[in-house]
Amino acid sequence: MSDCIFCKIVEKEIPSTIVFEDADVLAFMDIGPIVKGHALVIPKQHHDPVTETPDEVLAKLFLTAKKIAKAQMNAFGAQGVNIMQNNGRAAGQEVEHIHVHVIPRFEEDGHHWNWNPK
Ligand code: D5M
Repeated sequence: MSDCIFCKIVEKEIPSTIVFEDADVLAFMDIGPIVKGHALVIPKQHHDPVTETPDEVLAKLFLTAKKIAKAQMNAFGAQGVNIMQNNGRAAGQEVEHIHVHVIPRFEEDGHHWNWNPK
């Protein structure tokens, strides 16, 4: 979609810090990380919301999130990982191109963490 910021990232029309890419998906660093290492995984094709996204795309997104989570544990020593996916403004979604947040977690963050403090 021409006015979609994540489609523009896929097309490399706007810059991003890419950490993984293959024919179907892209993973890049979130511009407003909740903690260091917060990454996003998106399909290269535009889909949204999760209820309209094909099963094979969802499977690929989650498998890629797993790959990123492993890398966060190895690279940053993350002790845990939140894998999150928002749908609709009521759920805090800001970008309407399906994306999975992969957020490394550390004991020092505290366990009572509020996803959307805004
Ligand atoms: O999350 C949308 C996420 O997308 C939010 O955490 C910021 C991130 N974002 C927005 N624009 C960019 C660019 N240009 N690069 C990297 N990350 C970006 P949501 O689940 O929709 O609330």
